Amino acid sequence: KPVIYLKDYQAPAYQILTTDLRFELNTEETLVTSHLRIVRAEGADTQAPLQLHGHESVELISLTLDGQPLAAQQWQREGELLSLQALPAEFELICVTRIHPAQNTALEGLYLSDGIYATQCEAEGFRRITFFPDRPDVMSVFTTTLIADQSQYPILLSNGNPIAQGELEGGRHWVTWQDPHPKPAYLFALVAGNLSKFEDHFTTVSGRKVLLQIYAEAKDLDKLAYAMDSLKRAMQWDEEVYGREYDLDIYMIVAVDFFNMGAMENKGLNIFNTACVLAHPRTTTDAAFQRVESVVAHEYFHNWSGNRVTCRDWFQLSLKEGFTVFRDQCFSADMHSETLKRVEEVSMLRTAQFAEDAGPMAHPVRPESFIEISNFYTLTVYEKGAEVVRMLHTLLGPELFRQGTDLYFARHDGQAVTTDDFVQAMADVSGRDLSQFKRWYSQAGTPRLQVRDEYDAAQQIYRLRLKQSCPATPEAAEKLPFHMPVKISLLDDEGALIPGTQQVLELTAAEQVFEFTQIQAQPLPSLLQGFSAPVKLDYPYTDAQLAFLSKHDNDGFNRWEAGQQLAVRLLQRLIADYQAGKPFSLEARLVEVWSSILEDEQIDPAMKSLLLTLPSEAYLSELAEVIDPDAIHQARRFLRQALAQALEAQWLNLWTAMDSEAAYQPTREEIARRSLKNTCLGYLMTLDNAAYLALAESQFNAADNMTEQQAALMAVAHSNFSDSAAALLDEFFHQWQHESLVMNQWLGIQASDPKPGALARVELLRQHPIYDARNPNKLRAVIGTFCQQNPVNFHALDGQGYAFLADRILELDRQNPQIASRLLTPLTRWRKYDAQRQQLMQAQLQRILQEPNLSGDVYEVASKSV
Ligand code: HT7
Ligand code: ZN
Repeated sequence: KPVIYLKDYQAPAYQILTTDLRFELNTEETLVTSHLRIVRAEGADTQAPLQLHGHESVELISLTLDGQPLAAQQWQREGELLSLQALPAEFELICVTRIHPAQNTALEGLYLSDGIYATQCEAEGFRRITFFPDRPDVMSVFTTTLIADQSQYPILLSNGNPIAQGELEGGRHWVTWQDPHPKPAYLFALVAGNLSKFEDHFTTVSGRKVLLQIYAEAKDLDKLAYAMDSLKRAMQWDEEVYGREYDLDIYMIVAVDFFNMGAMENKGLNIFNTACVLAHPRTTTDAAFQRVESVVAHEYFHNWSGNRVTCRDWFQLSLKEGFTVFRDQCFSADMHSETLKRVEEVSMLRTAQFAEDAGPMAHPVRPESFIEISNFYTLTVYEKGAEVVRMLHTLLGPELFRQGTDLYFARHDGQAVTTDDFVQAMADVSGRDLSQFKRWYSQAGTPRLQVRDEYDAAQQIYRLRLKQSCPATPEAAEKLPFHMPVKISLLDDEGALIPGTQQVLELTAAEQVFEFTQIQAQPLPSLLQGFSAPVKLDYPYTDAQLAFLSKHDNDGFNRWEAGQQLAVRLLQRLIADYQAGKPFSLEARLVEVWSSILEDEQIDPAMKSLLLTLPSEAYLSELAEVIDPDAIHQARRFLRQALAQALEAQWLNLWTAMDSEAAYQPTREEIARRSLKNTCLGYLMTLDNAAYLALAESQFNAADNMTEQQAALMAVAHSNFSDSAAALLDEFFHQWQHESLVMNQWLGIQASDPKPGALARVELLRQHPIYDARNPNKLRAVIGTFCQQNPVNFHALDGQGYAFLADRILELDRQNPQIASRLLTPLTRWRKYDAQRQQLMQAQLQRILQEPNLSGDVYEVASKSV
């Protein structure tokens, strides 16, 4: 496949006014008839060909132009392009194609998920259905007729409103749907199957009653209430916070088990991975409940940020994704806690996105080129993209930001636009020059922010010297300075905020000094509050200052951050000790900090749980110059155990205090209580003490909810009590074997067990009857978890983990290239490891590249990584 460049963008020569589709659904072969009304775009060359996209799997049956079969010399099919020549300014094109849903294992286009027809058209799936200008800047009004066997597929859904239906001979029936809003093909969807529905209504701010429907298999009907509740809250939030009202009379969500990502925002007919919509306290953890809420909200918010205003081309993906992630983050913060949410977001950004930005696939938020766009649904486009929008919010303040989004939606409603258009709306309402700010979209890499300070006691002046730089990334060695909002406060020696010093410093030059006058004594700076820019901060805090900030910082996020930095330092010292063959020893300072957190009754339990959680192995790996998976694992394991031992009575007291007989409730307080209880259990279980095994087993047995049951299972399964681990895993299996999503957790817990021999256990899991190698959720639970959440086993020096992953990639590439390419990520990070591992990992990448018929997806990632 060729490389596509942003600089080559050209507006389409033709627009499609209307698209009428007729699907005769049969599993082996489905006939698709498309009837397009087409006009040449204003100003386009009269000789311009019409370019339609069509995947090689689509059989072209016939092409008719204004009622006449198209002459052979008038069309040409080459690769994915079908070009039509010598066209009038306005015409009708009828195209008949044949496709094979049952053979579609890639899960792009029209496929079958456990007997349910579903589509996935973003980014370029529509071309697997019929020939069409499959690009987001071609929008049309879709009318879709579905014809299928009535008993097998009683429910027939597509975008918009149902306008007609009927029965046919031979037990077949049909339904016609019409979507009045012009849309690009990537937002097209259809679903056909035997589904049950959960219904409700939402009355919009202008008084329109919208029918809300969530469809799933009948057995899952009791797991839809939370998604429905989340949807209604999201609809209301978008009206209140962004002034956005829903624009159709019906909003549907369908849950399917086979899905490459989390969910899809098709106009009026969202299709969801069951993992992101089904929720029940017995089967779903609190974390998974929150994921359902945020994904439901995310897809709903796309109705404006993505559907009403869409992307001109796929380089602009962050226009809709970064903005929508920012919107869903703010929604979740409003529903729960701003600080907790921020800690969760930043943890993910700093471990996974920073690693991506430092790796071979690093790219700007608005990439310049790609081979396969599916490879660019990344943490950079989504999460860093959201940080960029957040920085605009910080720079403009909430009121101007809202004026900016109002202007953006009003100015571009019904259009396909660019990230420049988004920033322009912000510039226009604020009168600010945001041209430098746009470098956040065009330059890849994680900037370094170095801060140094000096205090002039005689003049009572305090100065902060800020210096920024950004490492080279594949697309550019030299970087220009970013426009960076750095939120700070100055604290006095009691930890109180020095009045007037909480502010947002705007760093625009490579180096800049900020002066604060009338500062009566040397202050302690709290820097980058709320993580106001996605950068790596370097300020020489002493351990004592970090301990002080972890108690007194006026910013909740920075209080957490100070404790984490202290733990990071200690862990880094332990890692070095392990590498030098020195015995581990525990430093008193962290025990004191952890002890005072454990005892502090002012700290909310959810925050306490976060504060007491050590930095993850993934974060420690990201921070390391050269990743030593064994040293990182052993150091963290030692520290957890040592903290458990040193504070044993406190952990047990707190576990007991957090234990409750009350029935499950999904409230904020109860979620916090369960989280802290599980954190305490995790520490206690590191002690290899039979009394705590009994405690974990009692928690497992008494739990009326998955959050407590799963945490107890994980603690026992990962412990050294092998017999108890096997017995509990077995009990859990027998309890939940008919719940596919719970079985994913069961698989994941085993695949992430750090004890030796994990690869052999993973091989057994792959043979287990509940494993299905065609289902992406199962692949992620076993292969993804082993390769990404079990570093000490995956990176074993015999290289077998690497060979295992390469085998799976080669197998999967023929079946589902998108999933194969995503699972490949751990091998692409070889540069961060020692020479021996580097060589082993590269050998596997080379082996993959030698495969003659590699997909564009895997080829792009593997070739950019070697
Ligand atoms: N906009 C959706 C993207 C998506 C997707 C992309 C590529 C392949 C499969 C996919 N499924 C969904 C999801 C979202 O961000 O809302
Ligand atoms: Zn999205």
